[in-house]
Amino acid sequence: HAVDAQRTDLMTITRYVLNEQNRNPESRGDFTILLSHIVFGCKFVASAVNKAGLAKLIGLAGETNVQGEEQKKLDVLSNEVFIKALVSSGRTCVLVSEEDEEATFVDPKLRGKYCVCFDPLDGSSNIDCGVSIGTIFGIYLIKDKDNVTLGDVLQPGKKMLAAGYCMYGSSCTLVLSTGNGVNGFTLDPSLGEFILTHPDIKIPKKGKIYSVNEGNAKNWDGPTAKFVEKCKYPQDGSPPKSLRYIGSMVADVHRTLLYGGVFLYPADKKSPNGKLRVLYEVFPMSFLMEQAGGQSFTGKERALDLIPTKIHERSPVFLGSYDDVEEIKTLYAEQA
Ligand code: AHM
Ligand code: MG
Repeated sequence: HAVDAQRTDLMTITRYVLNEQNRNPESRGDFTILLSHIVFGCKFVASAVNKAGLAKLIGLAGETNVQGEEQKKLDVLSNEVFIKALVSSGRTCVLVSEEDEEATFVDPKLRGKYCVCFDPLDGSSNIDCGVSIGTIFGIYLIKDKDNVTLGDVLQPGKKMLAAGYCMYGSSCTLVLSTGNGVNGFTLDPSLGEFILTHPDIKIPKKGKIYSVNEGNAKNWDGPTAKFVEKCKYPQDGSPPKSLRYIGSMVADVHRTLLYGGVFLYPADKKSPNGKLRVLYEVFPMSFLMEQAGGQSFTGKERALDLIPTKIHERSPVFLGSYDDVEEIKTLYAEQA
């Protein structure tokens, strides 16, 4: 039968999540409500990011507003938007943001059962030149609602309920896992809705790309150096891998997820724990990778097994295609 030129039955992200939650008879829609508030934050940031270049050129909203206040920096603005959206959802309890030194404990009157760790606008070095940036988030359930502590967000990554990111790139894409595979949704700006465009994403078992800041090579440890050497000068007759590095974790991980390969931010002599933050960078991306059939490793263990002790803790990370990460694990095991 003929395919309609105009599709009228679109799977929006809200519809998708509602369907998922409805499979659990105890679901009362809390997660769907939480997620719709996160989605609102992403749309707000997408719109601000889209206008950012213009605002500079023609002073779209004015360099200073009517009260004479300076325009907020995009990362500060994004943080405010997400904190307010999450608190007002009435479904959150503890929030951790890359932008805030301390965790936010939601007013008891507005509390719900979820904890959200997020980086409101990651890839700061790419903001001013208009290159892809993104929001990353991970969601946990509180352990005991009568005794809410920092321990609720200092849980190993494997305890996460859901994770995702939104990439503000050539299109705005939200990638989400609620622990049942990975799905990608693209914002249709004319509808203001995220539409399911990438159902059930699976990362290729082996990839042809590696992604790393090679400028740090002189300080790398043995296994990292050896792995990158093998990418460039393979000894097994396979062709060398291509190097792609944007310096925006969301964009680099998104490409890795779709095309395969490996993304690494390893330890080095100057930063023995690497650069990326466990709660809102390493964990959510590791969760998505595993859900897509890939792996994520810290150089010592499965990334999702790590138990953080501080909210802004960092960890080295190697994530991506199953076979590529397996190779890195072998190199670390040989060294040990
Ligand atoms: P940020 O939180 O200051 O934006 O830093 C995190 C970013 C990641 O998006 C990216 O993977 C990494 O830093 C790039 O770091 P580098 O510039 O050292 O290669
Ligand atoms: Mg960041």
